[in-house]
Amino acid sequence: MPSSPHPATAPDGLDVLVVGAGFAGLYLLHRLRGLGLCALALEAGSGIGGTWHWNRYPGARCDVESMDYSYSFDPALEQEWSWTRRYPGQAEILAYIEHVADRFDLRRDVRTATRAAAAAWDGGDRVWRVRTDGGTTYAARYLVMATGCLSMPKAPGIEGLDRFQGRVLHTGRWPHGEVDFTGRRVAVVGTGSSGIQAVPVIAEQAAEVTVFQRTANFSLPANDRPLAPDEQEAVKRRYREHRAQARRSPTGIPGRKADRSALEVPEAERTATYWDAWERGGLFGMLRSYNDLTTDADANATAADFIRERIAETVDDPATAEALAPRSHPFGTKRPCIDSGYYAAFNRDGVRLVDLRAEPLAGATPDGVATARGAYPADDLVLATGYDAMTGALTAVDPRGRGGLRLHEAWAEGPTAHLGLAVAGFPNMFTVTGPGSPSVLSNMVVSIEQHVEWITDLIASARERGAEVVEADPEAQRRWSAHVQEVAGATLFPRADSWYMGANVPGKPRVFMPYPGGVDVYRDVLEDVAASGYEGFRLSRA
Ligand code: N01
Repeated sequence: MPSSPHPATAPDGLDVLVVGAGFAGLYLLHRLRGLGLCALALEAGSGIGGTWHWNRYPGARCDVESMDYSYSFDPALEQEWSWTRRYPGQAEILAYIEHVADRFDLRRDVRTATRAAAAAWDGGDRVWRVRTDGGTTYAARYLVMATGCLSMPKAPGIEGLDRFQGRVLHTGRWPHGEVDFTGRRVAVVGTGSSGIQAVPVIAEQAAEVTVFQRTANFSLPANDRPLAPDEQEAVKRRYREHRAQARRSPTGIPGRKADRSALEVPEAERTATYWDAWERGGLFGMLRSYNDLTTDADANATAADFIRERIAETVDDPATAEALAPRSHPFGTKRPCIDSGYYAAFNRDGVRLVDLRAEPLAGATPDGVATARGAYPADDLVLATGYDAMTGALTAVDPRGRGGLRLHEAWAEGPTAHLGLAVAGFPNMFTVTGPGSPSVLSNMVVSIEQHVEWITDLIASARERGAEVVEADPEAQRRWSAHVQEVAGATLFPRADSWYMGANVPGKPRVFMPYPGGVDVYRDVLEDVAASGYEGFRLSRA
């Protein structure tokens, strides 16, 4: 049971049960402890770190820069930690998270290798009862889901996978320790961010790499490099201001807000702007070049054409270059990738692309992968096939709210949540970066900190008022969900079969899940709701 010394209000011990011990779960523990509450986090992984515990695949690196992808809640912490590269790699982010856990003594309130397997609201005692996969049941007044948005792998959907005799490696469940590809024939299925990061690194070692691509993706150069000490010091000198700008920016990353359409500037100027973003590297420079790239198809096409030209220039074989050129969706409507040498990897001997639109995947065989056209022998099969994003990790815990209402039933038509934070019918349950909040469209650490602070403030406020139950009002939830869809409907996002839309999981309702209105706009909304005494939420004694 929890080792925290604080008094608890729930009958058997806990004020708050947190599910997950990544960036969100750990900060929750810190904040809740600061409020004098008794909290415990259950973590399915063998260690803390969430995404960065699981995603150990070669080349795993964040697409937000190091100086931005870090906690801002403690000025001393941000001054004492130093990053080595412009974009942080998996091992460095995990080391950072471990440093934070030790610095704030958080590990004592985390149970690792413990999966929350079921959760049910007990309206009589006004507690959540949460059962673990080991059979332990915890009771807590509040349940906070810090389960991550891209943490539940989707079923790969590859026939005959169990017959394959070689190693099967999912990017999001990568083994600990080195995986040696020397001399091996490696098949990689999937060309999202994970596949695109892994391919060039695996290609440096393996004898052969065969990349199975169903949808060509837009990828921009990361231009990753060592972070110079003076560059880092310059940010640290004005870190408070930098963080404040991040919170008031559309994506949670400081930067100039474009005020012009891509269509109102001469072509030569536009091309120069795109070149500048391309050479600086990174995702957001290009996306932010003009103010209508995500809303106007013609404006978007100017950026898409520019990227396709760079692919054609980079890849030697014209047929491979053409197959790699994304044409099925506007730029940015599926999460664009940033890479270090992805397109150039196809110029190496032994690296080839299989275009599954031309030759559909038949499935795995005992010794490789088969398509409609032929067989591709492989020793290793790397699955970079993605996640049941935003909802999969939440419904996997199978929360049951009032009257036994199950979350996956409540979301049968797609996820609806008030402000992305709470679901009507599920009292005292909160979701960090849940559907209906900027979440995966933003710098996750900024959005996580905002939600953790907002949720813990709400819990503190409820306690001050003597309220034991906090619940989203169904009508407020309906209005917010309609607003999210209205804002999404004014963008190009719904045009892509993306995981943002739930389109990558067969049978999942097709609904745009994150809130595309911007971190800045959303922050104003949450601040107004808190200032109003939590309008849209019912706080009651029972
Ligand atoms: O997953 P994905 P991911 N047969 O869903 C293909 C974040 N992330 O792990 O597009 C054949 O994007 C699928 O094809 P299609 C980031 O937000 C960030 O790469 O559905 N192919 C697609 O190509 C990212 O967006 C970082 O037609 C199959 C791929 O597999 C999110 O995580 C790094 C298939 C899946 O791509 C998810 O990225 C890594 C099948 N049966 C991840 N099933 C950084 O910070 C799926 N595919 C840089």
